[in-house]
Amino acid sequence: MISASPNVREWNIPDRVEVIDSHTGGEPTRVIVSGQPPLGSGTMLERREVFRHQFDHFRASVINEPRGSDVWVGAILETPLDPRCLTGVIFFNNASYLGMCGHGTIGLLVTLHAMGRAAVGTHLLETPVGTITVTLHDPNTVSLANVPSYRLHKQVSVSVPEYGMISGDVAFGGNWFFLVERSPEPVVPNNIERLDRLTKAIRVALWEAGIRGADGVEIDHVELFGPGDDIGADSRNYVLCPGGAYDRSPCGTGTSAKLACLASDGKLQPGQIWRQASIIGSQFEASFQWQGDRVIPHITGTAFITGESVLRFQSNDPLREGIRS
Ligand code: PYC
Repeated sequence: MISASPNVREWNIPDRVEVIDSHTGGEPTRVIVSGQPPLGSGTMLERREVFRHQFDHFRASVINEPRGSDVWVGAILETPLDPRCLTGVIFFNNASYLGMCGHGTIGLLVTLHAMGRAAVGTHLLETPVGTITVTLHDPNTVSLANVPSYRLHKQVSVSVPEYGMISGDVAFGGNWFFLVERSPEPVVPNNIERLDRLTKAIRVALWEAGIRGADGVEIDHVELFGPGDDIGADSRNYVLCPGGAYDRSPCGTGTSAKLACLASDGKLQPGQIWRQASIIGSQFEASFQWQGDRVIPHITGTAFITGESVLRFQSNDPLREGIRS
């Protein structure tokens, strides 16, 4: 049941929207502090659908160019249904809405602390894909226990034009991922253009081959892996995000999907540390615990505030609602 404020039609993007920006391992998060649309009082999943269907222009206006870019993830804060939760949160990007966002959660906690809204300690957050536990260790370091994650398919092969057959696992870590252990392109920072082309080709090929997540959901993240020992990590990844940008961080939900695959293959034991590096070399420390046939991923990373500003929306601005591609 989708419920929103009765005055939806009268709602306009305000002239001023306050935001606080941070980065987590290089990946930016923009937390909306004031000026967001009324999403009603349903579950976070229902409110996300209200956001999608009635206020998508607000998403585009605060995250797309000229006020943002395809690399940003935005977060709006919502009153949680469960009063034990610190806040509800809905993450979004230049293309759409996310189920969960690991780097965004780390950025969010650091931002809430800077706002005086989160003390050092453990808190609950309500997200569209479930309630998660987060711990703020100090003003910049956060651990999250993510939603139950799992591998749906092991080693699915897909024919990718110009690259041939590519095999990977389909796994859920809060979003849907196709994880390629043996990338045909070296996963190194000076190869980003080719990695971008390859991951985009894989995503199209998955869609055309009808390879999906559970319930037919599109696999909108593609994750390639390479060695990470040169920078003291277990692995380095390259993650294509839904909006076409690559994740500068090691991707919290992508690392969760990776843990689910490692756990299913018996390559990582509960509690054992996995150091996942991003393509730029930033790192998350990760481990898991079994919960039935799923894993609960634990991800630790750091975030830093980069800006505190007021976005302006002048009434005569033809790009008031952002550039839509
Ligand atoms: O950290 O989960 C993550 C994430 C998803 C998309 C960008 N970052």
